[in-house]
Amino acid sequence: MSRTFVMVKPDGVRRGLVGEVIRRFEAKGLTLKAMKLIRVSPELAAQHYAEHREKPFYGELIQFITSGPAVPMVFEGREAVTVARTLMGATDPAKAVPGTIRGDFGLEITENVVHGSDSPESAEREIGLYFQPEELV
Ligand code: RTP
Ligand code: MG
Repeated sequence: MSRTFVMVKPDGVRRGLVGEVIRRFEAKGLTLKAMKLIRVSPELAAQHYAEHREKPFYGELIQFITSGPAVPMVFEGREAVTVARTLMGATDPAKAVPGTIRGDFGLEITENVVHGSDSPESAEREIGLYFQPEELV
């Protein structure tokens, strides 16, 4: 058993895709362990995306992720990190294949509907940023 951190980004919430995203993860067999609706603060966004601080798209990314409510979640299951990223599809929705979340619902690289941790280590770090231990059920 492993777990991963997933977040419906502000575009996904704005477009009413929260249920669709959760449905796909649950249908695959992952188990929801924690979830909430929050507005990501600039401080939290900076911690979350620290690895991208020097990238040219950093400012746009922080602006976007703090632009409205988001839905962070924890999912548990076999190979949770890899399975979640496979369901999400490629970072750039224009290149993501149909059948994936980004392939079916996105077109812009910044507004790409969903975030998923890229390794078990990132997952634990991100779960700790967004959730208190007692919020994991
Ligand atoms: P995420 O962290 O959101 O799950 O996405 P990812 O691992 O597939 O992509 P990552 O390289 O971690 O990039 C984080 C987010 O930054 C935005 N991005 N914009 N304009 C650009 O070239 C560019 N590249 C990345 C995307 O929103 C990406 O999800
Ligand atoms: Mg990433």
